[in-house]
Amino acid sequence: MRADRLPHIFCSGCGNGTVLNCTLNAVDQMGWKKEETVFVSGIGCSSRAPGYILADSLHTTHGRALAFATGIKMAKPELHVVVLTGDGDLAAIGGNHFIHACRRNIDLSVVCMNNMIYGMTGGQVSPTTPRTALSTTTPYGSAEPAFDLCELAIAAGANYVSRWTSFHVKELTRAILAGLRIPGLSFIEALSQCPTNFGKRNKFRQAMDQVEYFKTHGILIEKVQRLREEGKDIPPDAIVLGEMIRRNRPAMGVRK
Ligand SMILES: Cc1ncc(C[n+]2csc(CCOP(=O)(O)OP(=O)(O)O)c2C)c(N)n1
Ligand code: SF4
Repeated sequence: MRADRLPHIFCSGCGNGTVLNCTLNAVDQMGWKKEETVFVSGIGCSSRAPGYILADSLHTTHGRALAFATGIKMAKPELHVVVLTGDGDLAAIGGNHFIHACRRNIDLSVVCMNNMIYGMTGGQVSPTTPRTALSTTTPYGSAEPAFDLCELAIAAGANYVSRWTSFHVKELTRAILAGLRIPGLSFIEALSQCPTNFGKRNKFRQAMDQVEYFKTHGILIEKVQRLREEGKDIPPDAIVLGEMIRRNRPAMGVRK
């Protein structure tokens, strides 16, 4: 960490620190040197994370983290490039970059801190805000269906896709580690609590209430597949967790 950049901007109880910790733990397990690793982000609370890491980092413009990361990989494929992003950054303004980075299957590791809201700007609706959830721009509850970021990444062509939460620290770390190892685009979605702008409007009075929700509503993808085969219903508020895909499509920007 860059000690001179502390204290960080995250509110107390924010899940971003946990996801950052899991990411750095996985990078550490890979043994990657800081001289050969670049962290890239757009704009948002989550996107502030690379600024605290003692390595080369690019804090770019909102939504464009993947465009900058693509440029780095094309110019210097020998570098490890890790993108830290938020649901707004990745799937709203940056949605187009997301699908094309997955389609091209560029050798990037993308960790999305999905707090289901625009945190930094005060709590506006995002593409992953659950239907009926309250935000400053949906005071009567969101009427829109939410994006499933993992399904999107799979459909667009990413080689590795996994979802965990800030409660599942070990599983999330293992998933990021798997993503770092696999050539091509790895997408790891980390559901993360935002007590300040999501939690307080949506009946999570304390930060830990939302972490508890992640714990009690998580359901493994294998169980979902079994239930589907048996023709049984999946609870509508279930959070599907685990490794969604691991494959070997041709990738771009892979280290020689
Ligand atoms: C081009 C542009 N449009 C809008 C903004 C304002 N803005 C800053 S952060 C943000 C959304 C952040 O949401 P998310 O990416 O989910 O990150 P979080 O803060 O929730 O971690 C927006 C709309 C901006 N900085 N630049
Ligand atoms: S506003 Fe939300 S996402 Fe941003 S630092 Fe605070 S708790 Fe975290």
